[in-house]
Amino acid sequence: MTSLLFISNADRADWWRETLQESVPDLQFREWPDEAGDLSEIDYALVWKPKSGLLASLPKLRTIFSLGAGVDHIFADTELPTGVPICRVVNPNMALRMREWVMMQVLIHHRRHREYDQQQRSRVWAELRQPHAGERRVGVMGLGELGGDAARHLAILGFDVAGWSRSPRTVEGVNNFHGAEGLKDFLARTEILVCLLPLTGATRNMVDTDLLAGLPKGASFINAGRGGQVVEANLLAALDSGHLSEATLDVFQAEPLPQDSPFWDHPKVTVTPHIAAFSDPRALVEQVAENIRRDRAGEPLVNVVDPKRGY
Ligand code: NDP
Ligand code: OXD
Repeated sequence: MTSLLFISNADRADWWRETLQESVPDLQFREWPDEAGDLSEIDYALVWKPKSGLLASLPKLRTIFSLGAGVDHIFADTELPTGVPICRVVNPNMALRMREWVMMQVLIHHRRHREYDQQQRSRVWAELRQPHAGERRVGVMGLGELGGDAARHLAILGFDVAGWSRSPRTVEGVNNFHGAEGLKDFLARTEILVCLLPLTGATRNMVDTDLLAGLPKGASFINAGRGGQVVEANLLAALDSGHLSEATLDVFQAEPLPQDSPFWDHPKVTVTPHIAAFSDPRALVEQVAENIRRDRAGEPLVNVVDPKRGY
């Protein structure tokens, strides 16, 4: 009997159980903590934010599957076992969902929707000046599976798009900047900055006063990467000084966003509760099932994360 331990704080366990058991009928699905049973029997773990030390207590563990595209929630485990492969989500269903959210937010910023909203509340009928998409410079930080897809589709929509990555990347219609040496020029030409970076040692707290000062005055910020990338006090200061015109934030340093966070009712901020993309079991189970099949057949796994890179 092969066993998989499901560790998550979301209440989607039954959905995962059903879909996974359809694909891998001989897999025993155990939900942490109630069904965990004898931990020495666990072969696979499917996880979101596992508590430190839990994975290390599974002596037979063969593979760790992230319930999301990001793996920072796994690397945050200070006792993470070494040598156990970690696979993350790479899936067109998730990329499409992220693309929708990014396009929606960029269009809201571009078409000055926040101001029209305020006008409506004050019963004001007035047209605001509006550049067309080709005159709007959008910059996407992170040109991977999600950022690359969003950037390409923003370019198809007609925006003047650039992207920034760690190494050189080719994305159709997108002007690529990379590395520390490319950041200054990338920021200087960006009016709407979208962050789709993974959270690593290099990206933690990188959106700070210095980075924001590199954007032109009046630029705006959209974050669907991770909250840990943003020094929130610096972002608030840039909004309050007028250097930034607005921000849309899906991810935060602390989640759920604390009740006393100034972001909730900031007039220039839109908050969404970490929903930019969604891990849909119907789409993502295939990848987990395929990796279990590969593992059993002794074939190389797909979408394995390089622990040295951290993403
Ligand atoms: P990928 O690993 O496919 O892409 C990451 C991109 O970031 C790559 O282009 C990479 O550069 C770049 N990058 C990484 N580190 C640096 C750095 N130090 N400097 C510059 N560029 C860097 O990730 P995905 O696109 O699949 O996902 C990105 C992130 O999106 C996830 O890690 C997660 O945090 C977030 N996410 C958020 C969701 C939400 O609902 N809000 C849902 C899903 C994911 P290179 O190309 O050179 O490797
Ligand atoms: C993910 C997320 O990483 O939902 O997939 O944040």
